[in-house]
Amino acid sequence: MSTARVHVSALSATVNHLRLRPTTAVSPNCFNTHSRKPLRVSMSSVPPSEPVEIAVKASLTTPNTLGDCPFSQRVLLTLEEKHLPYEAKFVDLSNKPEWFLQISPEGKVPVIKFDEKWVPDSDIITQTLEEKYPSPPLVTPPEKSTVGSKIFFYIYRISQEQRSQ
Ligand SMILES: N[C@@H](CCC(=O)N[C@@H](CS)C(=O)NCC(=O)O)C(=O)O
Repeated sequence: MSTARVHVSALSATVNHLRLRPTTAVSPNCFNTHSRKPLRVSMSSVPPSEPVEIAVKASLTTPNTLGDCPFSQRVLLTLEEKHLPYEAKFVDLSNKPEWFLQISPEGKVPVIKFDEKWVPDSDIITQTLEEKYPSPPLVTPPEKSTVGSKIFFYIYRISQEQRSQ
């Protein structure tokens, strides 16, 4: 199993991390299962004292570096932006190791360890991170949540107008 510890400050560092080397420093931190059970998390703005463990897709071409999984990358970006310490474990999905299948029976990444429990699914992971570590907030503010929602209507209207000319 290969791991990477990173201590980062911002997006530029994140982008560097996404190119990856195993000794990269990344920041630290957090989730549930695919079950429909409500997720219970404790709120905290205090970063975890230990880096949170996360299994992500390894590159198929460069050993011990991050692969091309958007779900894994999304969670790593969330951790980076929230300045949470983490320890990434790169998983070769073409040859899944036993330890990985034990923590992720579906054989999918990302999975993250939260309160001694391995939790899959980037949606659940990022939501939980947001709840647990709300600062800085990464959710879209309510007043901006409808931005762009009318774009398809306007595109349709313009195309209708062009047809009728
Ligand atoms: N809904 C999941 C999807 C995760 C997923 O499908 N990950 C892919 C890699 S990008 C995977 O692990 N596939 C299993 C495989 O390739 O064997 C999430 O949001 O995390």
